[in-house]
Amino acid sequence: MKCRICQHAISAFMTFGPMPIANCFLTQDEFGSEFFFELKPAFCERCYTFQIENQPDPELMFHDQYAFFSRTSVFMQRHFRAYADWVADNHLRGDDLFVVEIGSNDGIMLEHFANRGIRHLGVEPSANVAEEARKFGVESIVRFFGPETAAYIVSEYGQADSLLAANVMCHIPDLNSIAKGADLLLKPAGVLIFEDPYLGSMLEKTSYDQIYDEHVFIFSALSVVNIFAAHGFELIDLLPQETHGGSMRYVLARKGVRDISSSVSGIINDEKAAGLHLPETYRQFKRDCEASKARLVGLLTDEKDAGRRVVGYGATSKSTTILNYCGIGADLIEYISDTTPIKQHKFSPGMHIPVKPYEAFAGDYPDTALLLAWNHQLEIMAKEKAFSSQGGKWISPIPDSKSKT
Ligand code: DWN
Ligand code: SAH
Repeated sequence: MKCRICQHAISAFMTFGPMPIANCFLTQDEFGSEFFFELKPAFCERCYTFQIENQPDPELMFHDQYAFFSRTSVFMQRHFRAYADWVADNHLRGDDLFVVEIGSNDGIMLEHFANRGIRHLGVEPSANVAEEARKFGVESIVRFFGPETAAYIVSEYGQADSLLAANVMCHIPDLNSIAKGADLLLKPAGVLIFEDPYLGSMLEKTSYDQIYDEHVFIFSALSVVNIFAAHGFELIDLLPQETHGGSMRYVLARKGVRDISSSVSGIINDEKAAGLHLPETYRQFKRDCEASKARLVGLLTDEKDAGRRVVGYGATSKSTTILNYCGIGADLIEYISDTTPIKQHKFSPGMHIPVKPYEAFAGDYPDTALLLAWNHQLEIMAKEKAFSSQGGKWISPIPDSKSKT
């Protein structure tokens, strides 16, 4: 295949096998018509972009039944309040301010601009989550972002001071069109700010579950520099984040318009020292994924052999990759507990494990919980002290470091 960014010839360095749509929770009568594609990651040696070879059509993933609602984590609600405050304090100056967010979901971040009286607009193709945002005073248009949407926004609302995004840039296959849209939309000194799961963290933790249909890219600073340079944008700041198992916030502006923070060269040097630009790093990642799979299947098989009840905690998108790659089905996990109504009483994509409301877990503790929402570990451990203290055991599919079992 050709690199989605620079058109260099690239090929996948491994396969995770056939995968369903990560957020397509289904009913029993839908099992026969389930969509599968082969999940194969590739690395471009020219522009350093980590990407997947085949991505299903975005309309199959983002629609009026989208299953992920951002507000399901209280920690993330706090994070987005802080993100909005940081943008307002550091990057918004002057009068008649206007902020646009790509992938604004249920309004978890824009709510805070609305509360400050700052003009805002969400661009959100999944109609059901955009509708939820309305309850929080957040205005959205139900569209995919790109140059046409940008031109529409400029004609209806004017140019923006900031174009914001969180956990969405890595979902969009045609980033050249996003950069063109940003160029149309932003005022001359406007900034593009986005954060996404960080490639360095994924490699360090072997958190291969960050790779699934929606996540067509896993970014590093090295790759983000190359992706946007072709469109006249430069990276002016980088801020590591703890969210989603390790993320990075990228701040970009038109070349020469803003000062560049020293953290940019610092983090790029760290990435080179960690070998993020080298193909051998990805060959090692493949071996790490295989070891991670063997560990997890071994632990769950031991639980089963000991006659212990295991349930999954959090029907995350990420868990679709883990469960399907490792071949973990309802023989090893009785059900998955999740607080999101649209996922409940359905079955997990591909492996068809029942998804039950949280009350099923709280009302009848299993022996062991598989922490599929491992990225929300602090929040969940604080909430589940009673389970842990009465002897409940936790297994994390992604232990904190490679050496930990
Ligand atoms: O990039 C993306 C991120 C931001 O969100 C999207 N592509 C889709 C989604 O990914 P995810 O599904 O892996 O995200 P989370 O935040 O890890 O999902 C957590 C899941 O666990 C939700 O379904 C809610 C559930 N949950 C729960 O049942 N009890 C979460 C918490 C914190 C809880 O206490
Ligand atoms: N920003 C939120 C939601 C992330 S999930 C958070 O961090 O929690 C990704 C969101 O991006 C989904 O709501 C999806 O519908 C939306 N999305 C996907 N492709 C998009 C595109 N091309 N333009 C705008 N939004 C998009």
